[in-house]
Amino acid sequence: MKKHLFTLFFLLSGLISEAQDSSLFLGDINTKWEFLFQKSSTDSVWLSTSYQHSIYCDLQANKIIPNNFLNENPDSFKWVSDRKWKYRNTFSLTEKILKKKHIVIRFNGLDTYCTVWLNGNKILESDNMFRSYEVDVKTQLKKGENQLLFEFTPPSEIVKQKSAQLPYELPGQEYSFHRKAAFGFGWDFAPKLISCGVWKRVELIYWGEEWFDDFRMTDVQLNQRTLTDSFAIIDAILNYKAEGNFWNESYPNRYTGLQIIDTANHIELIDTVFYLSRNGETTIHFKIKNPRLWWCNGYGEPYLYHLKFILNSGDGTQNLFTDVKNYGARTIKLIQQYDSIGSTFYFLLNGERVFVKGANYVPPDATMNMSVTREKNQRLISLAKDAHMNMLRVWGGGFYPDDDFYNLCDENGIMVWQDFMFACAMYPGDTAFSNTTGKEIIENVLRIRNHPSLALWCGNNEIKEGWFNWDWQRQFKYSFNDSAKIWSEYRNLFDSKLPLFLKAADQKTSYWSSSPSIGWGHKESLLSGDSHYWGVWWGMEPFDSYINHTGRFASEYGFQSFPSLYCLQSYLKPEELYLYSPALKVHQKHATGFETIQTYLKLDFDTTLIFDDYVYLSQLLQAKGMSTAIEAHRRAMPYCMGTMFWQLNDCWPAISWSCIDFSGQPKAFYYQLNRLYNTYLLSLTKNKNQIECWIISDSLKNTTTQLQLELWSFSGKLLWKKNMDLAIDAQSSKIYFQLAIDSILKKYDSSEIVLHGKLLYGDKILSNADYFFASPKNLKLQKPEVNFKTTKNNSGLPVAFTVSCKKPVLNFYISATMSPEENELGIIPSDNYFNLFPNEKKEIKVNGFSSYKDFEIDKIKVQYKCLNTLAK
Ligand code: BMA
Repeated sequence: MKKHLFTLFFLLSGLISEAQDSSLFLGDINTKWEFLFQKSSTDSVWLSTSYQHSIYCDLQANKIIPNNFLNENPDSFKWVSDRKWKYRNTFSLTEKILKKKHIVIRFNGLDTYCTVWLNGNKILESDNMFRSYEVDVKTQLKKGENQLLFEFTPPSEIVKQKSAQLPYELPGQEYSFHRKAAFGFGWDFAPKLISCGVWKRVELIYWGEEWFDDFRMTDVQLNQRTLTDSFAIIDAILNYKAEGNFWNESYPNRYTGLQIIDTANHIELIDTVFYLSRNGETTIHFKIKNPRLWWCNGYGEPYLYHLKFILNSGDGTQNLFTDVKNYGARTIKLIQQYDSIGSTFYFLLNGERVFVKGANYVPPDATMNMSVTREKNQRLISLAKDAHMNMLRVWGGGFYPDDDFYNLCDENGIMVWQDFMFACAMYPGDTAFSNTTGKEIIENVLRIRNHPSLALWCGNNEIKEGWFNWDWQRQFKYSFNDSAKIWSEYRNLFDSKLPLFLKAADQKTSYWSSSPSIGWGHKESLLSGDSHYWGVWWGMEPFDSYINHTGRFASEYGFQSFPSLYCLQSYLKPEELYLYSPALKVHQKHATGFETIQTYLKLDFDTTLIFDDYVYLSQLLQAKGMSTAIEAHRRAMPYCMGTMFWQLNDCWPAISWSCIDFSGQPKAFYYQLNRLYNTYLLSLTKNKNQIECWIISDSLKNTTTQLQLELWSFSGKLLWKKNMDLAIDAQSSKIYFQLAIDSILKKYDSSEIVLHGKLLYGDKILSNADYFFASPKNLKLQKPEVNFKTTKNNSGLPVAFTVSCKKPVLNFYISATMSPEENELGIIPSDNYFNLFPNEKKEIKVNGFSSYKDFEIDKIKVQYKCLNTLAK
């Protein structure tokens, strides 16, 4: 192919005219979006809406289904997902735009089976919500008003056609036939809301008139070639469309120059002359001297280079393209090496072994409201960072998040374990399915691979586990041949096609075909690979079984709790707020969820029918179970090198495994993470009557600390005390010793005492831990005699609290209500549900008030409760 010579050119920006205005976002105020509501067979009306929504949001906004429909059983809105829905968009075009040689419409996301007409001509049939579509529309447009018409066909209709083509039923085929977010078909944490709609931006893109706008940049990709202490060499891969006069030898101005600017000025371009290839892709290498590394949260700064790419015409009169890309200098690798037990499963970041502390992320809004999703991501990722997380797993039953999500992860040092969107089902292997899936994969890999936070591609969620352990073969009555075919189609997608795609598009990022590779019922699941240990919860094993079921990397495990009262009161009516009310049952999507909570609760707590107390206790229970798991995982380091519980967040107000509820309120478990995921963890355990003391460190630095241990009686007496100075070595270090306090413990009733430990650096508490010698329900707690002070700001808003006590107080919980309704307000204290001891004083800041209506400061009532006051 003939190549064209381009010179590198640096220009004073003042001389350059602005980049050509080359796209029209069909979601802005100049365009009109509507959807058709069929009131009856003869009566229909076009109702106004906006873009980037789903039909559920649009019906709510137009008050056709109740705004707070989450109150009701979402099943009563099944008619929504069974119908065809029409949307239309009207936009106006000028002569100037129409004169352009090329005009395309880019549909960034259509959910899912959609036929699109432009001015009456059919231009597209889509079948995959995870990919974009671009259609050449030059000849179909006219001056003045133009109209796009979208018709969405319900997936249930498509299932009928597709299932008729297969001689057997596939597990999960209600969703596995479609390239559409699986959780929307109903999950054990999500309602069944089968959405449709224009869920991402629609853009009209035009170019080509003068020679210089015969050029359109489509993408800039960054590929780090080499990273050493002294330099990073990076490829900038420019993808563009350049046609006609752009390549005309008689236009001298077409010669371009490329500038890459970094605010810190570390960039040195290697190519002084480069060739812009006619095939639409040109790679330019550049170098960063003494690169600052990108580190994950807790290990260092997630340093980002903000690189500005400016492509100008050779004479400096035209700016052809400008874009800013973040680059993080780092290497991340998943290391799986055989050892005497099985094989390792850990991440190496910049050559350092990282203990992963994180959670599974699910789509933040079941109605697929994308503007809400963006806001929520911001909050969720900042809460994840505050809780010392360094990785999130984007679970395969949702969707590939927008770039905003990955940008936030880049900025906050949160590594991303990225599942491809396949979960708990077998998928068809026909050509149409393979084609659309292939396009989806390439597009998302190219988009996401640019982000330094990307740590792993994972083929799917729990499909291998399902195939070998969930009895699908018998349930679906597969013949030997059926089984062989379905399994070979699985292998083809996850063991051959996906690795091949990645080899072509992203060789740097590790790939893991299925999470987990071995089901939790097999002991091998703890010897190699990642594990989803669901013996607790699904298997009804006691919390302590986490201790001897610690695998190499715990990528899923979890326990449910109720969401905050604030959340429940925001979505349920007051008369529905009692245990097992019909409305509450709608918000529990796990078949035996209530019973499971109750069974575990009875073991540790005196259960109650008082609703508020039950909500509180369910959260303490979850926190207890998760503490047992996380402490066990961290104690097992370096055998176990990661822990990611199920699940970070909720997609609706649910009783679920989340640590942050749908309204954004952190649960008791979330507050525990500050201790559990801290760089330094103090863990107190008992083994054969011996109290054991563990100090686990993830730090890359040596440090010295002081360990303070105190034995308290619940009546407020300090019975024993010991201080020790300790030196903690860098990373992967573990201090373990047995405490010889048998003779002291023997003197006391085990239900009347607690061992309280603190790991200190100067005055700063690095970690704390309390060991109880009896189950919470058997503790003889006493009235704590709390001294509680609220500090208000000038307008009377509570902004801080100080708490102290005369007797040990357990799980101190602060909340605020707005009298007289007595509904909880969503206050977010800096710490909550904590234990406090008589010689301590706790200062708590109010980090935020979740949004609520009719804010009347003088009516706010701050209150607290603790396990002591609930005790018999
Ligand atoms: C895990 C997930 C989800 C599910 C969760 C709780 O295995 O992959 O499928 O919601 O368990 O049951």
